[in-house]
Amino acid sequence: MPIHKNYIAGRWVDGASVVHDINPSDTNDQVGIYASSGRAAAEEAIDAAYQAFPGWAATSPEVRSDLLDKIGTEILARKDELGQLLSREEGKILSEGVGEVVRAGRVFKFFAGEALRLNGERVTSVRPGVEIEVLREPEGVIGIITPWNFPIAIPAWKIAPALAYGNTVVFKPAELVPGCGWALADIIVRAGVPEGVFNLVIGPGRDVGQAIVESRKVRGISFTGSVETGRRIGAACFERGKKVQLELGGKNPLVVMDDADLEVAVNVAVNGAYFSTGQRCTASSRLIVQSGIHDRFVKSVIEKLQGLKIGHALANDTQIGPVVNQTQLEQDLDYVRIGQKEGAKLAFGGTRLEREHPGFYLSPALFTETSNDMRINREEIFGPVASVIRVNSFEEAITMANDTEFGLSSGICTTSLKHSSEFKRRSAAGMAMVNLPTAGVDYHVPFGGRKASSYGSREQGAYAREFYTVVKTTYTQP
Ligand code: UN1
Repeated sequence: MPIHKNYIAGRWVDGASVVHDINPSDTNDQVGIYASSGRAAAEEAIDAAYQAFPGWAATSPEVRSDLLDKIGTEILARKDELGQLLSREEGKILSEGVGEVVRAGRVFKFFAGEALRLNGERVTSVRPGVEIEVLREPEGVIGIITPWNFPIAIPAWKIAPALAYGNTVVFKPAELVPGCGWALADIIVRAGVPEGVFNLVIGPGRDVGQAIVESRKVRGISFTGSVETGRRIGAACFERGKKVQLELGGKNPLVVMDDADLEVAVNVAVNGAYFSTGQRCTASSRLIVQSGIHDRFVKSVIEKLQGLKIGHALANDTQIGPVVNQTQLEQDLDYVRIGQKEGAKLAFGGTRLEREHPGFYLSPALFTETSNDMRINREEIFGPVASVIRVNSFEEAITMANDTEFGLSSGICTTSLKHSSEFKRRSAAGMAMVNLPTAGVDYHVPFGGRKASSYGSREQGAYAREFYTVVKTTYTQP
């Protein structure tokens, strides 16, 4: 098998060692072999990006727009093949894999347009005759550190705006899923990105990530991943006066009111809690259900779960793929045990499944009779595990929904305009959904949360410019 290399300073280069990309649906299937590097490679990449910055920042926005458009076109044209690679290395089902690739392609197309739309303001000074301009400039070198659960969409929605607004990039994909990161880098390189403007360094966070975060030449870090790592990165960036954007965990509530359409609520809950194997920071892990609909809702969710096909991510009829790896599977199973010990009722699933191929299969777990103070309702599990919390009123539901350290996404299923409006107004989350899953968002509008879920300005849509540009105010006496 060929070794897929890093891309540094305009050249494909070997790493210090290699990392094996394994298919979680079939651990006998090796997806590929990838370079794995240490600090030295990261530092070379940072130097290259640092040197390339002034030139790239000075290019016509049309050049940047054309580059992004070309990248987006190739991603979209290869959606089936790249979707297959994504599902093979990450374990989400093929339709989700292809869907994610399409989303990545669309993100590049969107920011191809945004590159041309970067504008400033002209303001009248309070001093007669003085002219003021408020301008936006690129920041410099941006370090992009991404997680394993969206191996192409998250890199896309960080790399595209970084390049669109004239920054240069050092990109570190998650070591668990280097395939999509590498394929994206290959597309960016062949689209004609100038030397040093974009660099790929695959390697562990403690070496490559750390070097990027600590370097004085890197102006900003955009990170999506765990709360623990995010907080460490945030503190390190603050110490060095570096801009930082963190997208971390969630413990997202989905409220189901007595007045909900039962079928809608069940579909929204099952999609939000279990699709993509529940491995989304936007997953609905707390189902807060009003007492009048509670029993019917639980019964219908269980029926739906019984009918779900859990299996190989690339098989046609699979609805839920495997968990990403052994560590994650053990974490999920630990939480299933913790929930039972805390007195929650395991109403469905939560057991390891055997399939034709050796993989990390877990039946989706549903807890009922839980309370919001249990660990399973406070800590992010990041797997196909959800809890039902029974409430008596809208007031109790909204209090419960907001009673969490996190605040990424939230949702309500209701047919009442009053409940819908009030929920949107009072939800303490960055995103609030009505009769829609808490996960699965559009690519052209802001994405992000509150409290422990996010730090810094929003990602995606036109709001992304806040992170990837810096404001300059000029005063002129003509
Ligand atoms: C989505 O739900 O469509 O890591 C996106 C995550 C998020 C992305 C979720 N940053 O799960």
